[in-house]
Amino acid sequence: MNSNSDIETDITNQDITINTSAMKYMLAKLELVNSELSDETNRNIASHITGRIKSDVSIKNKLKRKRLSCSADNIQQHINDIVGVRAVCFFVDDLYTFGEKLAHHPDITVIKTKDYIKQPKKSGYRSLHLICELELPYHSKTKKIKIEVQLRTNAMDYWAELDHQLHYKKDNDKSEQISQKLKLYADEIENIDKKMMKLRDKINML
Ligand code: 0O2
Repeated sequence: MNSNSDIETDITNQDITINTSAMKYMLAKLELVNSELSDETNRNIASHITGRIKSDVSIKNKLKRKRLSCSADNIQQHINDIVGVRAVCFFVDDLYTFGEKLAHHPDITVIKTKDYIKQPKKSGYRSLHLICELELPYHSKTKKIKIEVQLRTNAMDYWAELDHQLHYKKDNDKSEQISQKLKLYADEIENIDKKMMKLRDKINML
């Protein structure tokens, strides 16, 4: 039984402890990658790095969206982002370098890459997602924990934040208009992100 008494999923307190440890372990790796890349390039790569454990309500809603019951098997097979970490970087090309460097860690296997930058979602959502399996040392054994790593620029991040807020508002004509504007702004953000990268390179050449 989980810690949230009104929602029943098959998540145990031990799962919660393991997931929290896995998140901290992965966050330390993201910090390390950030430091290495910042040293190599002589500039700041990530502006911030965050992590969260998906709430029981959110897991339940996601399973409901997928028309699945809240069993341990379904959670294990169909929810990749119970542990989620995010590195928000300044420039688009850094997201790929960041992902490659992380994938080189011997205790990480990237099991799926979802490139929503090359193929944005219909909403306009852009980010690079790596679904990873982390080998976590636990009680002298190794536990494989799935973690979703989201890599995005600052501009993609504030866009996603507003889009997320819109998601929780009532559906009406106004929200539809706003959603269309957001889609438009997502394209503008893509252009600005590209232009900023070019400008960065020009400044580097000075
Ligand atoms: P939350 O509340 O952020 O945790 P799949 O099993 O691959 O079919 P899944 O896991 O929904 O389905 O994959 P997907 O579409 O790659 O989404 C994973 C996460 O990316 C989402 O988790 C969001 O955090 C983010 N995301 C995806 N699409 C959008 C979007 O259009 N707008 C925003 N703002 N974020 C998005 P959750 O569980 O949906 O939400």
